[in-house]
Amino acid sequence: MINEDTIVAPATAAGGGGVGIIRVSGPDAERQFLELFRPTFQPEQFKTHHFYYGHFCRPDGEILDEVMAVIMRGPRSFTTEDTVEFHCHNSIVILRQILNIIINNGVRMADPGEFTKRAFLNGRVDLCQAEAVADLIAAKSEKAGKVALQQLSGRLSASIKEYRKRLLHILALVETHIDFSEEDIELPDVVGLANDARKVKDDISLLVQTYATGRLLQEGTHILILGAPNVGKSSLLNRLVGSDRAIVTDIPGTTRDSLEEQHQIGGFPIKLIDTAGIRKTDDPIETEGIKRAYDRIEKADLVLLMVEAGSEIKETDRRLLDLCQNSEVIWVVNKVDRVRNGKGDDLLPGMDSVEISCKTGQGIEALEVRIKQHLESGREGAEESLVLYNARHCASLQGTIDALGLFLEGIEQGLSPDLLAIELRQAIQYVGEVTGESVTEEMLDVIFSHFCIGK
Ligand SMILES: Nc1nc2c(ncn2[C@@H]2O[C@H](COP(=O)(O)OP(=O)(O)OP(=O)(O)O)[C@@H](O)[C@H]2O)c(=O)[nH]1
Ligand SMILES: [Mg+2]
Repeated sequence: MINEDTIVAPATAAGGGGVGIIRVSGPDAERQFLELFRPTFQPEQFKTHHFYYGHFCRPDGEILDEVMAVIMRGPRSFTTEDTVEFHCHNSIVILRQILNIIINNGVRMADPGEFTKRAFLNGRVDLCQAEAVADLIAAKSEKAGKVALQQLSGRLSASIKEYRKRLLHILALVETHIDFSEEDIELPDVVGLANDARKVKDDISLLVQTYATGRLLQEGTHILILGAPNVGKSSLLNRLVGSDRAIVTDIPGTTRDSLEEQHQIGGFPIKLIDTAGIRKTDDPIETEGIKRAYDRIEKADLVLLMVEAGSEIKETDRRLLDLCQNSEVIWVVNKVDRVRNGKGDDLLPGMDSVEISCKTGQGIEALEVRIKQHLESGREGAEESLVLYNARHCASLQGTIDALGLFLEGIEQGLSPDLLAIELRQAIQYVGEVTGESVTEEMLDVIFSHFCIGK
């Protein structure tokens, strides 16, 4: 399906870098190039996929910028349509003028994700590859980038298409017997069919099990820093991210709101969350902060429960430990620089603890190693294998598993082929949603609305 209209958008973020790219895609793209670009040396004919040096000019000939420009004639382009790019100086003022000139010359501003949507609709990539484009751009760590790149390369798509093919094969066998169902003819080799369906269901279940890891690789592990006021929680956040993000003072109750920082340890993305110190207080702002700290506990994957070297473990700390039952907890004994022997291990005999000093930096590396061990456990090399990280894909595959479960139950109950076919078709519908073989216009709108303009 080739679009009739032509779209334009900046393909690079505004400001910052030296080069800003304006991309045009559609049947009218080449006309824009010919009318608005003046090459330094006019060739007899512009070749496809060749960069030309020259000027971007208004239709009346006035020069706007010195640019490099390229025509990529379809179908050898990302959208498979004729595509033109102007590589300009990355000035907001220039880029805005160039955009306006192209729009006034008959081109429409692209919707978010519209270039990628066109690549999908024109069969250049399937839906999960298209989504991987946005994921790769948004990746917050090396490992997140790797899994997105893998999805973009089509590895997940290949598996999904293979499952769908196996299900279509089973459906074909079931459907050949629908006509006879009135005479109550049993399916031949019903055991074989059930076994095949069960195998597909098991394979998909294995893939769905990788979602927990995939989500952590893509979104980041939530690491919560919890503890009493003044133990050094904000100081630890600052130490780990390497900048003074959180306010640190010697006044207990300094941090009021939860503070979240993206970071990475050992290539794994993490969300590090500093919280208000937990204590009884009459201050309404602090009370709200403490409530927010409690609210975070449920979503935390790992909790750094902080205490001060040289002081007792308090009742509050024990209560916090009880609340953290769904996540792993590492006790962090801070301020070891203040105790005489520089050690705080007598505080928590036999517990999983790391002693640190946010002041001197002692033990910070050991804590990072300990966090890395947590992030890696059970996920060694996960980014090299096939992992599911997208919630939409996970939900569709779960739908497939459920429908196949009903199909298998139906076989056991001796249901007629036409009833069995309904569940199978449902399973095929769900599995096809991942790669976009069965997807509605509304679903596409939702998926692509999460993209930025220019992707
Ligand atoms: N000696 C010493 N002082 C530290 C260390 N870490 C933090 N401090 C000091 O302890 C005080 C409190 O530090 P914060 O990081 O604000 O503590 P917090 O746990 O975030 O406190 P609240 O936000 O009030 O809950 C500050 O004066 C820090 O300079 C350390 O390792 N050694
Ligand atoms: Mg604080």
